[in-house]
Amino acid sequence: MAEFDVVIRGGTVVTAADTFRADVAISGGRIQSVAQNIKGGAKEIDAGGLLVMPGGIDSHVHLAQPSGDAVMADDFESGTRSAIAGGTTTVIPFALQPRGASLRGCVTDYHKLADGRCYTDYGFHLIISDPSPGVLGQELPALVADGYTSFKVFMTYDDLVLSDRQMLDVFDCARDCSALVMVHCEGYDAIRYMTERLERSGKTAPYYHAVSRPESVEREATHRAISHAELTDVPIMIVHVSGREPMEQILWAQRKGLKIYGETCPQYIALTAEDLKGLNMDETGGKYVCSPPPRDRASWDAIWEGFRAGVFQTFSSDHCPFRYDSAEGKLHPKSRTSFRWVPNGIPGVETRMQILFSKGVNEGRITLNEFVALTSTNHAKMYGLYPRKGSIAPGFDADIVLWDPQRTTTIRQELLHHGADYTPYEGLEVTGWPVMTLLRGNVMVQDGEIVGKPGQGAFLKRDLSPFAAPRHRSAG
Ligand code: DUC
Ligand code: ZN
Ligand code: ZN
Repeated sequence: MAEFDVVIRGGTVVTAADTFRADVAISGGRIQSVAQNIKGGAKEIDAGGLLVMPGGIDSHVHLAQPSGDAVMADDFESGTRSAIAGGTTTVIPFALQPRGASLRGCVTDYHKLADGRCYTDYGFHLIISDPSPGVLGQELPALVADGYTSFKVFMTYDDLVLSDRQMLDVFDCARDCSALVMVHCEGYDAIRYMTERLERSGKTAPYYHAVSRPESVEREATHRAISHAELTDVPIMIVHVSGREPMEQILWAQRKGLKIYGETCPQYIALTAEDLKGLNMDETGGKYVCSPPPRDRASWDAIWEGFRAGVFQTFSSDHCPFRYDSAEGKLHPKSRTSFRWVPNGIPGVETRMQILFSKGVNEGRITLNEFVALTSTNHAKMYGLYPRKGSIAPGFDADIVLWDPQRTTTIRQELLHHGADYTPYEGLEVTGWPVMTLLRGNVMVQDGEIVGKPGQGAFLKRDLSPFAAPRHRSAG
């Protein structure tokens, strides 16, 4: 009988720390050995010429989440199918609390949507829109203890925005229960002011979405969130950072010794506000409406500077898909009247790794090891999944992507597996593509074909993040 279930042979193993030639042996869904010339796999996989990397972890995706009058294009099955096809083996979507709702109740509802349907492993962040005494006093601490160890708060959107006082109370609760807070940093009042002004002068096309929330609005909110985090002595993750000004705020805070973390996304190194241009609401600008909006090419450079300076720990997709040509998606009736109503978000979970590999590794801006850290290892460390996920070493789950670093592909909608009817990256040529993906030792994708089944992905109860530990330097 073979000693191992699977041996991946002859590849180049890449972790966040090292790059070396080795075979990888797997049994019982876990990595058993990483060594030269391993013998005896019941199944043998030839990885000659390929990189053997930890499966991607995407800690920022939205699946089956309600959004005003629009319906998200991906449920848990199609969204995780798309993820696994792109080399990502774990996703962390959000369980959103509508105002007035019980947090526990909405977690139960999201489990009903997800359990038994996923191609990847998954956890949940919580979105706190209603930090009532019951939520902060009981529900949230109990959910953190149950493995939902991170949550997101918003500084904008009518139905999600928290006041400064509410943010401070949520931060305080996060410190007490050692949860990691993710913050959406854009200022509500400034965006409303700009939106109303633009609409009054008839500037309602999708492009004005970007004009309504310029970088100063993101910079101000980023600074405010950092200040509140300093006051309450709580580490926070600033998500979807779009350009220089918010990036520099985080750098400033990190240099001061504050525990402020940063995340950025493909749209901020591959799209610009010009992509939102369309003469009227029927043109394709709406496809690119997301928040914060993509900025300009100089902002791409600023994001790369941020990578060099260590500002960003994670590179996530912020996959938030809506169909374009659909009355339930970007073109729903109200959204034709103003950018204000166009559902916010773009698909990207399947193309995240290829875009960073191509623009980052191939163009010499980051190393292979940094690529692995930014797309996998750091997500696991940041969100309480390490040392189970995020590396290739004995004891880790055998979540592995075999990556062809030479393969050049033009991203096209017809190649992808998501529920959206377009990709914002249509026509982008990338070099580097996943050719096989394993989830806990099971081959899920082979040469672009999904061979795994929905339901093979399991729920992940996450540990507390070591990065959420306070500095214990609160003023009070
Ligand atoms: N924030 C996100 O994180 N995703 C989509 C929309 C938004 O505002
Ligand atoms: Zn957000
Ligand atoms: Zn998001």
